[in-house]
Amino acid sequence: MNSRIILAACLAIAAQTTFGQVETTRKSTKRIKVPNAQSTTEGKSVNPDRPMPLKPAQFITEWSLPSSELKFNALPYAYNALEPVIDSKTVEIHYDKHHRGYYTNFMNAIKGTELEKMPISRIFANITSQSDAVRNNAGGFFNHVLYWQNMSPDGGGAPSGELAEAINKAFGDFQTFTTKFSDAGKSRFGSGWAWLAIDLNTGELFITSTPNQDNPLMNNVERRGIPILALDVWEHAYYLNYQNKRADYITAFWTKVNWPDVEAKYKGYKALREEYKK
Ligand code: MN3
Repeated sequence: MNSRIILAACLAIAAQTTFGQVETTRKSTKRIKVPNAQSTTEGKSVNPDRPMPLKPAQFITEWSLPSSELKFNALPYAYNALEPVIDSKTVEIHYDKHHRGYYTNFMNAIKGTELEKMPISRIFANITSQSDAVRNNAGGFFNHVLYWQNMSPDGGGAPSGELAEAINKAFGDFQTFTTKFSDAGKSRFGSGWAWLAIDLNTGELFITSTPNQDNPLMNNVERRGIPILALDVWEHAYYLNYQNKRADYITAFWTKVNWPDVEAKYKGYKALREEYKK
């Protein structure tokens, strides 16, 4: 496919999924299928017409579902859409092998147990009483959904509105925030994640880092929060392009951050804080 057509498709999808709720005039835009972002290997678990939830209302609805009803949704863009920051092969393997694997293993781990009926946030809230299989795969599935949503082919720049204000309040200014967040990713020993999260108790934004597939919603962390920006610093996220240079991957990441998505998550989740505390 012509690269201009792919770009147009990506932009159309981004415009529809990210801004569809506020720009009602665009609601009639037809969803354009991006063949590259679909997989045919496990057709049953993939619904290519249903993008990962990007709008806050959808996002909230999705994670409130009983865990057994969660789907492994299509990527909101093509595998090559994030190039040259993240190469096509890395996105393909990361999404279709790693992420899909976490999803499949999560579904298998909860099959026939009471966890099937529980929203994933409730599983995280009691993660210390769960098996490693549930912890690693529930985390792996959830964390990667955020990571993919948090990026966009036309991402970058800086946040605006309420999110920008909250970032300035918590960290002083945007530059200080990105430096601290990057440091959290760079200093994570081994595999793990850097996060921007809403403190469950105070509602303030904070930066944190977790090992493996843990996340700030789990009850094993020092400060619990609802993550709104996720950065995967496992080597599988960057090794093909960057080899051992994790810092370069993190620097490049900022040019793809989907700030409207992060802002939507901030607004949507802030209202749900009490719910997530339980
Ligand atoms: Mn990963």
